[in-house]
Amino acid sequence: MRAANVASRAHQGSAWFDVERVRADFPILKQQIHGHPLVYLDNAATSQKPQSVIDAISRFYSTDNANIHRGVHLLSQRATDAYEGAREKLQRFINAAEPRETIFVRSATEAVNLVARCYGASHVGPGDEIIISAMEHHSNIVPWQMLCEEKGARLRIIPITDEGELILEEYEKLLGPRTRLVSVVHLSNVLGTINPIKEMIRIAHARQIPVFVDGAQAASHLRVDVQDLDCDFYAFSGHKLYGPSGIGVLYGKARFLEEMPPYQGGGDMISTVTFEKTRYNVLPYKYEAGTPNIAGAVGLGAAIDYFEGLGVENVIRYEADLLSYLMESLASVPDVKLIGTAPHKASVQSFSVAGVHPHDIGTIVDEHGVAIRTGHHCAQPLMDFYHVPATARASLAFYNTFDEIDALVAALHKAIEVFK
Ligand code: C6P
Repeated sequence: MRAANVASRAHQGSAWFDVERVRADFPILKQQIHGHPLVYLDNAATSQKPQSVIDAISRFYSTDNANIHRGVHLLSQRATDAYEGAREKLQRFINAAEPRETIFVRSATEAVNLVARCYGASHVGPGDEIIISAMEHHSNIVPWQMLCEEKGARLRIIPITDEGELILEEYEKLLGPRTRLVSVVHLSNVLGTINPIKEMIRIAHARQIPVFVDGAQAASHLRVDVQDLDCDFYAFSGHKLYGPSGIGVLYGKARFLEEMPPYQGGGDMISTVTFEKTRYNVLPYKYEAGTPNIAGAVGLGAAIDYFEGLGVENVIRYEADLLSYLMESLASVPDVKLIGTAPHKASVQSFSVAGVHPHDIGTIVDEHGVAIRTGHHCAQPLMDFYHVPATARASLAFYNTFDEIDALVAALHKAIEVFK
């Protein structure tokens, strides 16, 4: 039984994962908050950055900074190499078949908007349907809703169980001759559910329906292999993956990216321009108009180096033990109700406390140095499903410890004392 194993484990990591050594790489974790050691449990909102990422960005600006793809001078060549080198790291990280299938964008949000706009322009018309699930983040709802409104198409929703699992039989029933795309989250930011996306993609592809996967949470907690999944699009943000904000990745199969129109017009996305006609550049540049976030890409490349250096499988195993301990510890607090109890989960636990508003919980635990998120987590339809306006949410990263979970629970007891 995992819970018993976890409880009997020495509280600071294990022989195969030296969490104290890992923590030393994250300068922000060394500080005190309100006189207590910082316990950062808001990793689903954004993760902290190791020194190597901070240094890579600083080094880029100190030694290599220039615009890319434009200059013959040495700095521009070095900056271009750094940017394209980062793309190759990202390509290998998700096992995309070719670097040109890895598009740098601003964030997961921008990736969804790009596909909704560009795929939607040529594939979606009146009466067509887009399928999403009941556990989507607003970023994977609103762009599709905007597309549907513009085109006279319809959004259809895969329902979930009370535990927070997608109901696959209902999913299958939703797929029909008008379905133009399925867009589904890999790892829910509220429930922690890991959706069976490989199976869902297989089911959709049997009907020639492409699938977009929102990997905003999954990329930092699961092994992502886009060729194995056979997804048509996959999106994530750098800032949740120990990298900087303002940079993210859209993976797309080349045949879709080739055929879709560009997202934005401007420099670098063209091959020739006359006042009569513009010819677009080849992939990936066709989707990267204007000067991109060069230092952001370099920083994200450094984050991938760091993450892979830890061993992604080690991280997954360590975080699974942490999550079991978190769930078990929270469930032992009177009046706490766990929200999101699917059997296949990672890294995230939402909860409510009977009679206490989540914001009050968040405020009091913060006074004890514990950072959690409270609110609707940009998933209002999911809050409606659970009949709550908001939840409290603790979300883990590999630098968290079992002792930090104890600190959360101790602070939670204090909060309950104050409000009850
Ligand atoms: N969720 C959270 O605290 P951006 O903002 O583009 O980096 O990521 C958007 C996004 C898309 N999908 C999922 C599943 C997400 O969790 C997020 C971001 C954060 O849960 C901020 S709301």
